[in-house]
Amino acid sequence: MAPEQAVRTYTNLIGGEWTESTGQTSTRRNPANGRVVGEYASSSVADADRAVAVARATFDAGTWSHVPPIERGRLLLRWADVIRAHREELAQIEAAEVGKPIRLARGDIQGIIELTEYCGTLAFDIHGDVFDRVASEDLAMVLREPIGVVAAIVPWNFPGLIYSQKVPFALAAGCTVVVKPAELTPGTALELSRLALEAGIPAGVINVITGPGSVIGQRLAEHPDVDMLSFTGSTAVAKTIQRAAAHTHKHLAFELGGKGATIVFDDANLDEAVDGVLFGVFFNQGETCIAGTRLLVQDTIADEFVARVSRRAAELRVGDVFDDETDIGAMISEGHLQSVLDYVESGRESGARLVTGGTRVAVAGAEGGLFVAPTVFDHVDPEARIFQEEIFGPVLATTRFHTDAEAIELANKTVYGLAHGIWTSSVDRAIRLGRALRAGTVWVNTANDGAPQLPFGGVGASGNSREKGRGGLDEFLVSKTFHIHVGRRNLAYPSPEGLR
Ligand code: TAP
Repeated sequence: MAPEQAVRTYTNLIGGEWTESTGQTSTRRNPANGRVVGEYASSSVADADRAVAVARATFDAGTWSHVPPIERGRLLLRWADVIRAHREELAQIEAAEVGKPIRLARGDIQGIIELTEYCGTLAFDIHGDVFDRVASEDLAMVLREPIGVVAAIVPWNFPGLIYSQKVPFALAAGCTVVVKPAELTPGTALELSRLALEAGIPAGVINVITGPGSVIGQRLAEHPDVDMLSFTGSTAVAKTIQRAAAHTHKHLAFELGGKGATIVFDDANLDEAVDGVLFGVFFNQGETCIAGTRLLVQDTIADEFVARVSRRAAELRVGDVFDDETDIGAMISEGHLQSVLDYVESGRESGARLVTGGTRVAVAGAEGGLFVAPTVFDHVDPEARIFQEEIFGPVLATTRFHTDAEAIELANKTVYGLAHGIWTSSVDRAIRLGRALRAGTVWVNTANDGAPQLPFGGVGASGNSREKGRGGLDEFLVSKTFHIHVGRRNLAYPSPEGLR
């Protein structure tokens, strides 16, 4: 069924058709004002099986996997153009479903367009390797082939961007996909996939099923016809997926949680560092895997620096997500809001000093909105839960250090390793520290930065894969080796040459 205007109503998108689910429906409300914004299928295992069957049949038929990569690239570039034409509508969906400020949502859609364009250009350059005279006369070729049917499981915080870190890359490689967006924010995945059809990407290449992860996500993990599962979400759910997939041989790619440190030295440009710390932690109301949720500040400047960060945090505008001036939107759900407030309480109990925030905020005109005030703790014990665990809300935990070695030890002191930031004017220090940090990304004098061509991912409990960049395409390709003997070959057993 085509989407409606005020409250959008969707079914699943399978094989290029809007397809009724065999399950129930679910309703999404804007967490910033409680209004109903969308109605979606709450799909069943039978729907997941149907989507996988279509993706499998489409892949095996070769209607996408055998299309010359340059032609796939052209279609991806066309898709990017169609997305650009619908950018405002997509931004409105993201703001309403996630409860994020419209300014940020517009930035996300720009990111989606750039990722899709980048994948178009990557597809132009898919090739394998040739090894001449690999042994005496022998010639070897290594082909790069699509891995097959990919299940893409997406979280709720950046529904469109994370979809676009997976789906266009899988398509460039020649794979077919079953997307399972988060139940709370499925709108952009459905719309982007509808726009792919409009751009001419064949039916059955992208299939979207909406509904609970514990049912359809679990089924995708178990399904023997899914060749790869690309998952972004929590470390806990990744473990469940590993167990569910254990009896299959699918490739599992995980992008998981984080507990980023922003390290500020006394030789940094402190005006810029204050901006960087605020942007790093409060961007997307703190519901960001790469958020710099721990401020590690050198003791020589700590009192003044924390005071400046806290003053500015208290001035951030919380509320109406459709107001261009709003900085901080709503928590994704009532349960999540409570979990953030519980972390605040645990911070207090651990002996940390609450400098600002720490409460739910009522906003006039956005009654019922799930808002938490930007929160800053100081003097946080590195063993405290607010230092160690991912809160996924607007909460900054500050700990002081004296030496470079202490800063490194504190930054590396959690199970996560996604992204850390360093603020210093010393190039030597930045490189020395950056090398010592356990993380997939290190920012120097910037925060939350990235680009389609730069790899993104984590180490440790933050995941095992890399999205974006050339590596983001390679995730969806497998090699096939052709070893060709030139001339007569004596393979009489036992071979004088033996096996290599
Ligand atoms: P999760 O609760 O882990 O959910 C992520 C996705 O997995 C959702 O689509 C969810 O479905 C689905 N899911 C739930 N149970 C499942 C199961 N048993 N089998 C298969 N799929 C299942 O995470 P979230 O709360 O949406 O997002 C927040 C987490 O994602 C944070 O930990 C954050 O750090 C992480 N994250 C990481 C990154 C990167 S790139 N590293 C980026 C963004 C977010 P439903 O929710 O619909 O039930």
